[in-house]
Amino acid sequence: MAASLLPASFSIPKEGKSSVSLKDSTFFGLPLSEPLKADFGSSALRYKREFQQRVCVVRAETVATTTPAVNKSAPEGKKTLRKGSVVITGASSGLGLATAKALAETGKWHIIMACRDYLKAARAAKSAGMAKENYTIMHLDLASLDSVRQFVDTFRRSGMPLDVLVCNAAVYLPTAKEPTFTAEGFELSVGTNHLGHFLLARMMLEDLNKSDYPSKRLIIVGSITGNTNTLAGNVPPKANLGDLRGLAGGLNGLNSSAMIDGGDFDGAKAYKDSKVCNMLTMQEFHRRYHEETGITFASLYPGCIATTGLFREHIPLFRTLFPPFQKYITKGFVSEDEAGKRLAQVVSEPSLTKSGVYWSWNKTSASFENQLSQEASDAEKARKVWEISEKLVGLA
Ligand code: LMG
Ligand code: NDP
Ligand code: PMR
Repeated sequence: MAASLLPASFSIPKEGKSSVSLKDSTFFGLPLSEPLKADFGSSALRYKREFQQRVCVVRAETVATTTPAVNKSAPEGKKTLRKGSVVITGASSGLGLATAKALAETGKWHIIMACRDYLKAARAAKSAGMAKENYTIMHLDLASLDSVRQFVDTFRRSGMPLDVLVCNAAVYLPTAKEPTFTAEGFELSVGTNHLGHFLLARMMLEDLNKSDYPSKRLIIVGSITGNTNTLAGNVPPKANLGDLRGLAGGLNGLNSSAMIDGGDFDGAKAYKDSKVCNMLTMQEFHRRYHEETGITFASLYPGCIATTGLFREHIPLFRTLFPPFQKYITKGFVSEDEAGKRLAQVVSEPSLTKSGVYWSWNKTSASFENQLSQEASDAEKARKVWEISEKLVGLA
């Protein structure tokens, strides 16, 4: 079985530049070191078995009681929910890792960490103190649509249900002078943050639909910096998708611009544009599928987590000054832990089931429904981004 799950190759960035290719010793499409192999292999297989048993129990009960995902055999007749199964992209650092940790600590969730770097994810989960039975790592490189399709295939073969999908991973390339590209030739920021997630979310809608969990959710992480109705969103370069001519041209920088609006390449703008696409996509999902499926579609701004890997490409001076600037001047700073708790709420809080919402938190860390900018709530633009994106990723 393992052989059919092998990717053609897998590369590990070496000092962030060159890469080596590993073609053997993989599981779930991931390279494994010897000590990890034992851990991972056994826990994933054990998990698969346990999950199938549990799901069978649940299914059987569903038929009998029509109460999905509820196990009535708990003591004192209390209804206990089976463990939720959540996929989080980019769970190897920052917000994704903190969310995985927060959910793992409740004991109520099994987290599928969908990451491009297996070893990094394994180390991160370990140092976050996550218990092995609470997570599975699966390879996903959002900068390759083949990898996205392979991830979905691997996930389905694992037999785990999908109750919540969190599209969290992102890259930010503020100092790049020239665009770089995904495997299919899309500008890397929009290609990874938007198009990779767009294909993933579209494909996995089917899996969410099959789940018998009472509250199914699809969450796409947004940001204040894509919203020009805020001060932060007005720091140049500002997000602006224009008439989408660059996106329609495939963002390849050859016969079309690498930027969505058709302008000159600017890495910071490309990131902010990608976040606008993320927020528009969430709303378009809501309009197209919420009524029919009951799935909750949501986006959020978790606060300014100024210490994450997101700023790894920024100049050192920025990385030094940005956290104190956010802490003491804008006061928009949140720790990774706090931000992880916020996203974990959007995953699991019974009170946050409203669909089509962009969540934010106030100074006392209470959630509220925030207003998106004009562009980020433009239904016509959302429809166009959706239609162009489905052509680009091969769905239409
Ligand atoms: C651009 O870089 C890129 O060129 C562009 O390509 C694109 O990537 C864009 O948006 C992305 O970024 C610009 C960036 C790089 O510089 C800035 O934008 C400057 C602002 C960065 C934020 C840090 C401000 C630091 C403020 C200092 C305070 C820190 C200490 C707090 C302690 C508090 C104690 C109570 O360039 C740099 O990163 C260089 C940074 C140089 C700093 C220049 C300072 C200008 C400051 C203005 C800020 C306002 C603060 C008011 C100060 C009040 C003081 C009490
Ligand atoms: P990090 O850089 O810490 O985390 C980003 C994650 O995305 C990493 O796990 C990274 O993997 C992963 N990733 C990047 N490229 C790919 C890829 N091609 N395939 C798979 N995974 C990939 O940043 P943050 O935690 O800050 O960012 C998480 C989310 O939060 C993003 O959507 C960001 O836009 C959003 N956000 C962040 C804010 C902040 O202030 N930091 C504010 C508002 C929103 P690897 O570990 O291998 O690099
Ligand atoms: Mg911004 C109210 C103030 C506020 C908030 C909440 C943020 C969040 N920022 C604010 C204000 C300012 N920022 C001001 C006044 C400036 C000019 C000094 C400023 C600058 C700035 C830079 C250069 N801010 C930045 C950058 C980045 O490179 C980050 C970025 O835009 O990445 C796309 C960033 C951010 N500010 C934020 C947040 C959350 C970011 C991180 C990016 C994101 O995830 O969206």
